[in-house]
Amino acid sequence: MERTLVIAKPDALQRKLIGEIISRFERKGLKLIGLKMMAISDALIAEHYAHHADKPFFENLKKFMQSAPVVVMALEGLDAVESVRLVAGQTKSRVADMGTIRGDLAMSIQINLVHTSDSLENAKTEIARFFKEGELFAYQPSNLKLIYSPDELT
Ligand code: FUP
Repeated sequence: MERTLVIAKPDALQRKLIGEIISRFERKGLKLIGLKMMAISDALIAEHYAHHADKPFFENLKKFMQSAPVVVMALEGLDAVESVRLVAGQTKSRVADMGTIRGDLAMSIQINLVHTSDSLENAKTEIARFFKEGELFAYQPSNLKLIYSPDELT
């Protein structure tokens, strides 16, 4: 199964949408294997958004990401990277599909409630960036057979 990272951004906390966001991923069938609230340091921002460091929006993005704590979660599932991005919707929230987190609940391209890993390779790097080994949990969900077929589980 794949693992991927979600960051519920400061707007999610301020707007009291943390429960709603976690709930959408849970209801989809994704398995929560790590969850914590934290402030993002300058060093973490520099690393996480290194590919955007030279963009005109970087300073505002940094300010926004440090304007309140974030809630980070690691999720597991078949094709979890793609599935989580579908639940989140596209970056530009005001035109994101209805039914997605951003489409239903946000308008901005920056203040867009969630970050989601965009590839399996990045997901591995990002989970390691935000979680220590002991902060991720292995357990057998009791309803796994209602989420996937036996063919998918082999
Ligand atoms: P996503 O994968 O949907 O989070 O989107 P990107 O990797 O394209 O963007 C990363 C971050 O840059 C997002 F938090 C939003 C921010 N961003 C802006 O602030 N302005 C832009 O024009 C594009 C992205």
